[in-house]
Amino acid sequence: MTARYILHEYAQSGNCYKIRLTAALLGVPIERREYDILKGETRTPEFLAEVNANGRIPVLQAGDRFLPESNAACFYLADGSPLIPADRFDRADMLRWMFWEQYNHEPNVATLRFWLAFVGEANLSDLQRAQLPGKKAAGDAALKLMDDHLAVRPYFVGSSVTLADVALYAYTHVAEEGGGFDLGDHPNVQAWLARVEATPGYSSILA
Ligand SMILES: N[C@@H](CCC(=O)N[C@@H](CS)C(=O)NCC(=O)O)C(=O)O
Repeated sequence: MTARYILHEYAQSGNCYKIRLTAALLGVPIERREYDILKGETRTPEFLAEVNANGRIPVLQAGDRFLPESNAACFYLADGSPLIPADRFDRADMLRWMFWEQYNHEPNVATLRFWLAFVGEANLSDLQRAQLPGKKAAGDAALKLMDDHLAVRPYFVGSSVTLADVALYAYTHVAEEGGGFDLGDHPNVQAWLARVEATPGYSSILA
């Protein structure tokens, strides 16, 4: 089947994986185009002019239109599906967790993984190195908040997987790859990761 969508991505990025996971859970085929962000391939004049003026992946292409921002792309794919709650309050609560992911979780948990596991500590700037302890503390706080929330419920919103779980799963399940995060400190998060992985259609970041 010809895919209706093209995902401009760097496969190991959790932000890109969110969109692949959403598509997999929905059974929607996507074509993939890889860019090496370590080589600046999203900063070329062509990429900036044609794909995303913000110079970043992921970008979901639908026909001749380009949608940057991972959570917006997930929302676009999942609109009208059970991954978005029908209840109005739950729908807004799902967005709450997706916005929280971008502000409190991803800039700490994902950035430490990228800096330490991909860029390498020796290659960090002084400014980046100075931010390591603050990002570790903020990442730990984010994981704890998730663990507390999941102590009394199976998923972030309601009783089944929504885009809130997809968005938060992407970088949480690889948190130990950089920055010294220990998911063993967060048993409710670990149990939730296993629930997400048992969802029909689930696909791993390596797929
Ligand atoms: N808020 C954006 C973040 C996008 C982002 O930071 N992308 C990174 C990889 S995860 C990137 O393209 N970095 C390459 C660069 O900035 O040159 C989203 O959720 O999609």
